[in-house]
Amino acid sequence: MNKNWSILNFKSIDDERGSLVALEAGGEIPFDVKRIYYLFNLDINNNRGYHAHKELKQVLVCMHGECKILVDDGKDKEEIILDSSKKGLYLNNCVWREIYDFKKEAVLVAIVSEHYDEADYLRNYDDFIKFIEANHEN
Ligand code: T46
Repeated sequence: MNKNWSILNFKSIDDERGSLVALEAGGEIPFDVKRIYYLFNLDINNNRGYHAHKELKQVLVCMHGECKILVDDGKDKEEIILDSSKKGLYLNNCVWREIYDFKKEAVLVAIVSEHYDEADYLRNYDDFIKFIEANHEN
């Protein structure tokens, strides 16, 4: 697994009533949490993402259904399938992401290290490459 992203396998507490997963900042989530947002009502014919973040880190969990995420740090690329509420994708800063193939009414939850700030986005791939070259992030 690349140092700029990793799959987190969450422990679930299961009994006859069902399952429970608990995520704590500084524990399963490797940063202080400042924001949570979620994507739902997702159109299977439309992709999302196509950006990187200068500083923001996040953990993505597909709470229902399934989606694919292409992650790219300018050197390595990997396609990751998120298909379980017990699996998280940790993304360091400076990782380009493309999200697609939403299936079975996918609901994607993001647990995030920063408040929303459009200035933190790199929404053009060439700008992303220039940014990581200038900042020696990789
Ligand atoms: C990411 C992927 C997984 C806000 O006003 N507040 C927010 O917290 C967020 C996340 C977005 N917005 C606004 C900005 C845009 O006007 O909502 C609109 C849609 O955002 P965006 O086009 O960035 O959505 P996605 O799904 O392409 O990307 C989002 C996150 O922005 C991004 O950080 O990693 O989900």
